[in-house]
Amino acid sequence: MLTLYGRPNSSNSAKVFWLLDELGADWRLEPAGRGFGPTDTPEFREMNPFGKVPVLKDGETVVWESHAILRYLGTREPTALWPEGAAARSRIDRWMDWAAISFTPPLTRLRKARGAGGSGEADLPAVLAGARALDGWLARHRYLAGGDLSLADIAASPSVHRWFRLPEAAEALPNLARYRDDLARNPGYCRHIRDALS
Ligand SMILES: N[C@@H](CCC(=O)N[C@@H](CS)C(=O)NCC(=O)O)C(=O)O
Repeated sequence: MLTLYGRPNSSNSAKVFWLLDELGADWRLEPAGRGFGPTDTPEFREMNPFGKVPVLKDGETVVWESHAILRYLGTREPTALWPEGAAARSRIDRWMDWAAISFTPPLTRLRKARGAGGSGEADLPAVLAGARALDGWLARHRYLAGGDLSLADIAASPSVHRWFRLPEAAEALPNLARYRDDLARNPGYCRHIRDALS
C-alpha cells in the first residue's frame, strides 16, 4: 500500500490525492504538515529535507515535490494520464512546469497579499496574463495537453480553481470557464480540489 504524507487543505497534496483516486490506487493518508502532523522531525527530514508535504512512500521509495510524485505515479501505473513517448509526455510536462513556475507562484503571492489586507497589485499582471493565455489555448483544446485529461490538468487544477475565487474572474474568459466546468464533471476534482481548497 502507498502512503501519502500530506494534509487535505494543501494544494500540493490535493493534486496527489486526486491522481491516487483517479488511478484507483491502494493508498492511505498519513496526516502531516501545518495543523496535521510534524514535519520537523529527523525522520520526516530524512524523507524530505525541506520538511514540506506531500511526500509519497512506496515501499523503500520516497518521492517529494508534488509534480515529481505525479510523474512517479503516472509512470508506475501507465494510463492515458501520462502516456508513453517523449513527445506525448512533453506536451503534458510543459504545462506542469508552467503551472509550477509561472502561474501558481504569482497567484499564491497575490492571495497571500490580499489575505493580509494588501492589493496584490505587484502580481496581478502575471496572474491575468496566465489566465488569459489559458483561455486562448483552451479555445482550441479541450484539456491542457489536448483532447484527454492528463497530469497537466491535475497539476494546474488548484490554481485554476483558485483563479475562479478572485474577483478578476468575473472578467469574461469563457473557454477557461468551460474547462473548469469540464473538470467539475470529475469526482476526484470535486472532492479534492473544488470542495477542499480555499
Ligand atoms: N514545490 C513543493 C511545495 C511544497 C509545499 O510548499 N507544501 C506546503 C503545503 S501546500 C507545505 O508543506 N507547507 C508547510 C506545512 O504544511 O507544514 C511541491 O510542489 O510539493
